[in-house]
Amino acid sequence: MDVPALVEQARAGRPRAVARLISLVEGASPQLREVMAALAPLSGNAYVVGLTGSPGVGKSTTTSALVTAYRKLGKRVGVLAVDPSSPFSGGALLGDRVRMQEHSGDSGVYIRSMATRGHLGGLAWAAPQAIRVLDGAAGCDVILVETVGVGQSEVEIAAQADTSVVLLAPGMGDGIQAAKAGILEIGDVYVVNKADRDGAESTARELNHMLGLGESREPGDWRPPIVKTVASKGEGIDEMAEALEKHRAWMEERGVLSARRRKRAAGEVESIALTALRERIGDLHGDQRLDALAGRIVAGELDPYAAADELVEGLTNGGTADRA
Ligand SMILES: Nc1nc2c(ncn2[C@@H]2O[C@H](COP(=O)(O)OP(=O)(O)OP(=O)(O)O)[C@@H](O)[C@H]2O)c(=O)[nH]1
Ligand SMILES: [Mg+2]
Repeated sequence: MDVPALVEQARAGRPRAVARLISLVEGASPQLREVMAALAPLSGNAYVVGLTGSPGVGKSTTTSALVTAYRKLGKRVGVLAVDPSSPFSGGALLGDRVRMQEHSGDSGVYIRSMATRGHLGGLAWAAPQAIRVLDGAAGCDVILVETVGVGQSEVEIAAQADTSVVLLAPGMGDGIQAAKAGILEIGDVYVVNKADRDGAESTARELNHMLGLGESREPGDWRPPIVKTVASKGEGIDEMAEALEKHRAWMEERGVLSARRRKRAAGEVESIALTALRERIGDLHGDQRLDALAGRIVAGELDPYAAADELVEGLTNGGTADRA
Protein backbone atom coordinates (compact mmCIF):
# COMPACT_ATOMS: atom_id res chain seq x y z
CA MET A 1 0.00 0.00 0.00
CA ASP A 2 1.36 3.37 -1.04
CA VAL A 3 0.89 5.57 2.02
CA PRO A 4 1.82 8.94 0.46
CA ALA A 5 -0.63 8.29 -2.40
CA LEU A 6 -3.36 7.39 0.06
CA VAL A 7 -2.74 10.56 2.05
CA GLU A 8 -2.84 12.60 -1.13
CA GLN A 9 -6.13 11.03 -2.22
CA ALA A 10 -7.60 11.60 1.23
CA ARG A 11 -6.57 15.24 1.09
CA ALA A 12 -8.20 15.51 -2.31
CA GLY A 13 -11.45 14.55 -0.59
CA ARG A 14 -11.75 10.84 -1.41
CA PRO A 15 -13.67 9.18 1.42
CA ARG A 16 -12.39 5.71 0.54
CA ALA A 17 -8.81 6.81 1.09
CA VAL A 18 -9.76 8.24 4.49
CA ALA A 19 -11.47 4.98 5.38
CA ARG A 20 -8.42 2.95 4.35
CA LEU A 21 -6.09 5.14 6.39
CA ILE A 22 -8.27 4.72 9.46
CA SER A 23 -8.33 0.98 8.90
CA LEU A 24 -4.54 0.99 8.76
CA VAL A 25 -4.22 2.76 12.08
CA GLU A 26 -7.07 0.87 13.70
CA GLY A 27 -5.67 -2.48 12.69
CA ALA A 28 -2.20 -1.54 13.99
CA SER A 29 -0.84 -2.22 10.52
CA PRO A 30 2.93 -2.33 10.07
CA GLN A 31 2.41 0.85 8.02
CA LEU A 32 1.01 2.66 11.03
CA ARG A 33 4.32 4.44 11.62
CA GLU A 34 4.51 5.56 8.04
CA VAL A 35 0.96 6.91 8.17
CA MET A 36 1.63 8.80 11.39
CA ALA A 37 4.86 10.26 10.03
CA ALA A 38 3.07 11.44 6.90
CA LEU A 39 0.26 13.03 8.91
CA ALA A 40 2.41 14.76 11.54
CA PRO A 41 3.02 17.97 9.57
CA LEU A 42 -0.60 18.08 8.38
CA SER A 43 -2.33 17.69 11.75
CA GLY A 44 -3.36 20.07 14.48
CA ASN A 45 -6.04 22.15 12.76
CA ALA A 46 -9.16 20.33 13.86
CA TYR A 47 -11.14 21.28 16.93
CA VAL A 48 -11.94 18.04 18.78
CA VAL A 49 -15.15 17.82 20.78
CA GLY A 50 -15.86 14.77 22.94
CA LEU A 51 -19.46 13.84 23.73
CA THR A 52 -20.16 11.38 26.48
CA GLY A 53 -23.11 10.28 28.58
CA SER A 54 -25.09 7.25 29.66
CA PRO A 55 -26.54 4.90 27.04
CA GLY A 56 -29.54 6.39 25.30
CA VAL A 57 -29.26 10.01 26.49
CA GLY A 58 -29.16 11.13 22.87
CA LYS A 59 -25.46 11.43 22.03
CA SER A 60 -25.84 10.29 18.43
CA THR A 61 -28.91 12.40 17.82
CA THR A 62 -27.14 15.44 19.27
CA THR A 63 -23.99 14.70 17.28
CA SER A 64 -25.98 14.45 14.09
CA ALA A 65 -27.75 17.74 14.79
CA LEU A 66 -24.40 19.40 15.54
CA VAL A 67 -23.05 18.11 12.24
CA THR A 68 -25.92 19.89 10.51
CA ALA A 69 -25.13 23.09 12.39
CA TYR A 70 -21.43 22.96 11.48
CA ARG A 71 -22.20 22.12 7.87
CA LYS A 72 -24.32 25.27 7.66
CA LEU A 73 -21.19 27.17 8.64
CA GLY A 74 -19.36 25.43 5.80
CA LYS A 75 -17.11 23.39 8.08
CA ARG A 76 -15.83 19.92 7.29
CA VAL A 77 -16.86 17.56 10.04
CA GLY A 78 -15.56 14.21 11.21
CA VAL A 79 -17.51 11.95 13.52
CA LEU A 80 -15.85 9.17 15.47
CA ALA A 81 -18.22 6.93 17.39
CA VAL A 82 -16.13 4.98 19.85
CA ASP A 83 -17.55 1.92 21.51
CA PRO A 84 -15.34 0.95 24.44
CA SER A 85 -17.45 -2.07 25.36
CA SER A 86 -17.14 -3.95 22.11
CA PRO A 87 -14.24 -5.55 20.26
CA PHE A 88 -16.22 -5.28 17.01
CA SER A 89 -16.85 -2.19 14.93
CA GLY A 90 -20.39 -1.89 13.78
CA GLY A 91 -22.62 -4.04 15.94
CA ALA A 92 -23.60 -1.87 18.86
CA LEU A 93 -23.25 1.23 16.75
CA LEU A 94 -25.74 0.22 14.12
CA GLY A 95 -28.29 2.54 15.66
CA ASP A 96 -25.81 5.39 15.34
CA ARG A 97 -25.40 4.75 11.65
CA VAL A 98 -29.14 5.03 11.21
CA ARG A 99 -29.22 8.28 13.15
CA MET A 100 -26.35 9.68 11.10
CA GLN A 101 -27.84 8.60 7.80
CA GLU A 102 -29.00 12.08 6.88
CA HIS A 103 -25.34 12.96 6.31
CA SER A 104 -24.45 9.92 4.23
CA GLY A 105 -24.49 11.75 0.91
CA ASP A 106 -22.52 14.74 2.16
CA SER A 107 -18.88 14.76 1.03
CA GLY A 108 -18.01 17.24 3.82
CA VAL A 109 -18.81 14.71 6.53
CA TYR A 110 -16.80 11.63 7.54
CA ILE A 111 -18.42 9.19 9.91
CA ARG A 112 -16.54 6.30 11.40
CA SER A 113 -17.27 3.91 14.22
CA MET A 114 -14.57 2.22 16.15
CA ALA A 115 -14.48 -0.51 18.74
CA THR A 116 -11.70 -0.33 21.26
CA ARG A 117 -12.12 -3.26 23.61
CA GLY A 118 -9.31 -5.70 23.15
CA HIS A 119 -7.05 -3.05 21.71
CA LEU A 120 -3.80 -2.77 23.56
CA GLY A 121 -4.16 0.52 25.37
CA GLY A 122 -7.86 0.69 24.47
CA LEU A 123 -9.36 4.03 23.70
CA ALA A 124 -6.26 5.94 24.70
CA TRP A 125 -4.36 4.20 21.97
CA ALA A 126 -6.79 3.94 19.08
CA ALA A 127 -8.80 7.16 19.11
CA PRO A 128 -6.03 9.78 18.81
CA GLN A 129 -4.65 8.12 15.71
CA ALA A 130 -8.04 8.02 14.01
CA ILE A 131 -8.46 11.67 15.03
CA ARG A 132 -5.16 12.45 13.27
CA VAL A 133 -6.42 10.87 10.07
CA LEU A 134 -9.65 12.90 10.19
CA ASP A 135 -7.67 16.02 11.01
CA GLY A 136 -4.58 15.76 8.82
CA ALA A 137 -5.75 13.64 5.92
CA ALA A 138 -9.48 14.35 5.70
CA GLY A 139 -8.97 18.02 6.57
CA CYS A 140 -11.82 18.17 9.07
CA ASP A 141 -12.33 21.48 10.87
CA VAL A 142 -14.29 19.87 13.65
CA ILE A 143 -14.16 16.29 14.94
CA LEU A 144 -16.96 15.02 17.15
CA VAL A 145 -16.08 11.96 19.22
CA GLU A 146 -19.01 10.09 20.72
CA THR A 147 -18.35 7.60 23.52
CA VAL A 148 -20.77 5.81 25.78
CA GLY A 149 -20.08 6.78 29.35
CA VAL A 150 -19.18 3.49 30.93
CA GLY A 151 -16.61 3.41 33.68
CA GLN A 152 -13.26 4.83 32.74
CA SER A 153 -14.16 5.68 29.15
CA GLU A 154 -15.60 9.13 29.76
CA VAL A 155 -12.51 10.19 31.60
CA GLU A 156 -10.37 8.84 28.77
CA ILE A 157 -12.39 10.60 26.11
CA ALA A 158 -12.20 13.83 28.04
CA ALA A 159 -8.44 13.54 27.84
CA GLN A 160 -8.63 13.16 24.04
CA ALA A 161 -10.83 16.14 23.37
CA ASP A 162 -10.23 19.87 23.29
CA THR A 163 -13.69 20.37 24.75
CA SER A 164 -15.67 17.72 26.62
CA VAL A 165 -19.44 17.67 26.55
CA VAL A 166 -21.33 15.62 29.12
CA LEU A 167 -24.92 14.79 28.19
CA LEU A 168 -27.68 13.98 30.61
CA ALA A 169 -31.37 13.35 30.19
CA PRO A 170 -34.21 13.77 32.67
CA GLY A 171 -35.63 10.84 34.53
CA MET A 172 -32.57 8.64 34.39
CA GLY A 173 -31.29 9.42 37.88
CA ASP A 174 -28.38 10.93 36.05
CA GLY A 175 -27.79 13.77 38.44
CA ILE A 176 -26.98 11.51 41.31
CA GLN A 177 -24.99 9.14 39.15
CA ALA A 178 -23.07 12.06 37.76
CA ALA A 179 -21.40 12.79 41.05
CA LYS A 180 -20.44 9.16 41.46
CA ALA A 181 -19.04 8.79 38.00
CA GLY A 182 -16.87 11.82 38.41
CA ILE A 183 -18.28 13.53 35.34
CA LEU A 184 -18.59 16.75 37.27
CA GLU A 185 -14.85 17.13 36.88
CA ILE A 186 -14.63 16.46 33.16
CA GLY A 187 -17.44 18.48 31.57
CA ASP A 188 -16.58 21.77 29.89
CA VAL A 189 -20.14 22.01 28.64
CA TYR A 190 -23.17 20.17 30.02
CA VAL A 191 -26.20 19.31 27.94
CA VAL A 192 -29.54 18.28 29.37
CA ASN A 193 -31.09 16.62 26.34
CA LYS A 194 -34.69 15.44 25.96
CA ALA A 195 -35.78 18.77 27.39
CA ASP A 196 -39.22 17.97 25.95
CA ARG A 197 -39.63 15.49 28.78
CA ASP A 198 -40.72 16.07 32.35
CA GLY A 199 -37.94 16.67 34.80
CA ALA A 200 -35.52 18.45 32.47
CA GLU A 201 -35.75 21.60 34.53
CA SER A 202 -35.01 19.82 37.80
CA THR A 203 -32.16 17.84 36.24
CA ALA A 204 -30.61 21.10 35.08
CA ARG A 205 -31.16 22.67 38.51
CA GLU A 206 -29.64 19.73 40.33
CA LEU A 207 -26.66 19.75 37.99
CA ASN A 208 -26.22 23.48 38.44
CA HIS A 209 -26.29 23.00 42.19
CA MET A 210 -23.71 20.21 42.06
CA LEU A 211 -21.38 22.14 39.77
CA GLY A 212 -21.58 25.07 42.15
CA LEU A 213 -20.52 22.89 45.04
CA GLY A 214 -17.10 22.39 43.59
CA GLU A 215 -14.11 24.43 44.60
CA SER A 216 -14.54 28.17 44.31
CA ARG A 217 -13.60 29.63 40.96
CA GLU A 218 -11.33 32.55 40.28
CA PRO A 219 -12.69 35.37 38.15
CA GLY A 220 -11.99 34.48 34.54
CA ASP A 221 -12.12 30.75 35.23
CA TRP A 222 -14.35 28.68 33.00
CA ARG A 223 -17.80 28.09 34.42
CA PRO A 224 -19.30 25.11 32.54
CA PRO A 225 -22.60 26.16 31.04
CA ILE A 226 -25.69 23.94 31.06
CA VAL A 227 -27.56 23.87 27.76
CA LYS A 228 -31.00 22.35 27.36
CA THR A 229 -31.68 20.61 24.05
CA VAL A 230 -34.28 18.59 22.21
CA ALA A 231 -31.84 17.00 19.83
CA SER A 232 -34.49 15.04 17.97
CA LYS A 233 -36.04 18.36 16.90
CA GLY A 234 -32.79 20.27 16.59
CA GLU A 235 -33.76 22.59 19.45
CA GLY A 236 -30.98 24.14 21.51
CA ILE A 237 -28.31 22.93 19.10
CA ASP A 238 -27.30 26.45 18.04
CA GLU A 239 -26.92 27.36 21.72
CA MET A 240 -24.82 24.27 22.21
CA ALA A 241 -22.59 25.18 19.25
CA GLU A 242 -22.30 28.68 20.71
CA ALA A 243 -21.24 27.29 24.09
CA LEU A 244 -18.58 25.19 22.36
CA GLU A 245 -17.32 28.22 20.47
CA LYS A 246 -17.11 30.22 23.69
CA HIS A 247 -15.15 27.47 25.35
CA ARG A 248 -12.77 27.25 22.44
CA ALA A 249 -12.23 31.01 22.47
CA TRP A 250 -11.68 30.98 26.24
CA MET A 251 -9.10 28.19 25.91
CA GLU A 252 -7.26 30.01 23.14
CA GLU A 253 -7.17 33.25 25.09
CA ARG A 254 -5.69 31.59 28.13
CA GLY A 255 -3.31 29.18 26.43
CA VAL A 256 -5.39 26.27 27.73
CA LEU A 257 -5.90 24.76 24.28
CA SER A 258 -2.22 24.31 23.55
CA ALA A 259 -1.60 23.14 27.12
CA ARG A 260 -4.27 20.47 26.76
CA ARG A 261 -2.88 19.36 23.43
CA ARG A 262 0.62 19.10 24.83
CA LYS A 263 -0.63 17.07 27.75
CA ARG A 264 -2.48 14.81 25.34
CA ALA A 265 0.60 14.31 23.17
CA ALA A 266 2.68 13.54 26.25
CA GLY A 267 0.17 10.91 27.32
CA GLU A 268 0.23 9.40 23.86
CA VAL A 269 4.01 9.14 23.81
CA GLU A 270 3.95 7.62 27.26
CA SER A 271 1.41 5.02 26.26
CA ILE A 272 3.26 4.08 23.06
CA ALA A 273 6.57 3.89 24.91
CA LEU A 274 5.09 1.76 27.69
CA THR A 275 3.58 -0.60 25.14
CA ALA A 276 6.92 -0.95 23.37
CA LEU A 277 8.71 -1.53 26.65
CA ARG A 278 6.16 -4.08 27.77
CA GLU A 279 6.58 -5.96 24.50
CA ARG A 280 10.33 -6.03 24.86
CA ILE A 281 10.13 -7.22 28.44
CA GLY A 282 7.62 -9.84 27.33
CA ASP A 283 10.15 -11.02 24.75
CA LEU A 284 12.64 -11.51 27.55
CA HIS A 285 10.85 -14.46 29.11
CA GLY A 286 13.23 -17.34 28.80
CA ASP A 287 15.96 -14.86 27.92
CA GLN A 288 19.16 -15.37 29.86
CA ARG A 289 19.45 -11.70 30.87
CA LEU A 290 16.21 -11.84 32.84
CA ASP A 291 17.02 -15.27 34.15
CA ALA A 292 20.44 -14.11 35.33
CA LEU A 293 18.93 -11.15 37.16
CA ALA A 294 16.37 -13.42 38.78
CA GLY A 295 19.13 -15.74 39.92
CA ARG A 296 20.98 -12.86 41.55
CA ILE A 297 17.82 -11.80 43.40
CA VAL A 298 17.24 -15.30 44.70
CA ALA A 299 20.89 -15.50 45.77
CA GLY A 300 20.45 -12.26 47.72
CA GLU A 301 22.97 -10.36 45.59
CA LEU A 302 20.48 -7.93 44.11
CA ASP A 303 17.14 -6.43 45.07
CA PRO A 304 14.27 -6.47 42.54
CA TYR A 305 14.28 -2.67 42.11
CA ALA A 306 17.94 -2.55 41.22
CA ALA A 307 17.37 -5.53 38.92
CA ALA A 308 14.48 -3.74 37.18
CA ASP A 309 16.64 -0.63 36.73
CA GLU A 310 19.35 -2.75 35.18
CA LEU A 311 16.85 -4.44 32.89
CA VAL A 312 15.31 -1.19 31.65
CA GLU A 313 18.77 0.37 31.19
CA GLY A 314 19.87 -2.59 29.14
CA LEU A 315 16.73 -2.51 27.01
CA THR A 316 16.83 1.18 26.27
CA ASN A 317 20.58 1.46 25.71
CA GLY A 318 21.56 -1.77 24.09
CA GLY A 319 18.39 -3.33 22.81
CA THR A 320 17.35 -0.90 20.11
CA ALA A 321 19.67 -1.50 17.18
CA ASP A 322 18.54 -5.02 16.45
CA ARG A 323 14.83 -4.22 16.61
CA ALA A 324 14.55 -0.94 14.76
N1 LIG B 1 -37.97 12.74 23.45
C1 LIG B 1 -36.74 12.86 22.98
N2 LIG B 1 -36.09 11.76 22.50
C2 LIG B 1 -34.86 11.92 22.05
C3 LIG B 1 -34.20 13.17 22.03
N3 LIG B 1 -32.96 13.00 21.53
C4 LIG B 1 -32.85 11.70 21.23
N4 LIG B 1 -34.00 11.04 21.52
C5 LIG B 1 -34.26 9.59 21.34
O1 LIG B 1 -33.54 8.85 22.29
C6 LIG B 1 -33.13 7.60 21.77
C7 LIG B 1 -31.64 7.42 21.95
O2 LIG B 1 -30.95 8.39 21.15
P1 LIG B 1 -29.45 8.20 20.70
O3 LIG B 1 -29.06 9.44 20.01
O4 LIG B 1 -29.28 6.93 19.96
O5 LIG B 1 -28.74 8.08 22.08
P2 LIG B 1 -27.21 7.69 22.38
O6 LIG B 1 -26.84 8.39 23.62
O7 LIG B 1 -26.38 7.92 21.17
O8 LIG B 1 -27.34 6.14 22.64
P3 LIG B 1 -26.13 5.06 22.72
O9 LIG B 1 -25.16 5.39 21.63
O10 LIG B 1 -26.82 3.76 22.53
O11 LIG B 1 -25.55 5.21 24.09
C8 LIG B 1 -33.57 7.59 20.31
O12 LIG B 1 -34.76 6.90 20.20
C9 LIG B 1 -33.76 9.07 20.01
O13 LIG B 1 -34.70 9.29 18.98
C10 LIG B 1 -34.90 14.31 22.54
O14 LIG B 1 -34.40 15.44 22.61
N5 LIG B 1 -36.15 14.09 23.00
MG1 LIG C 1 -25.08 6.62 20.13
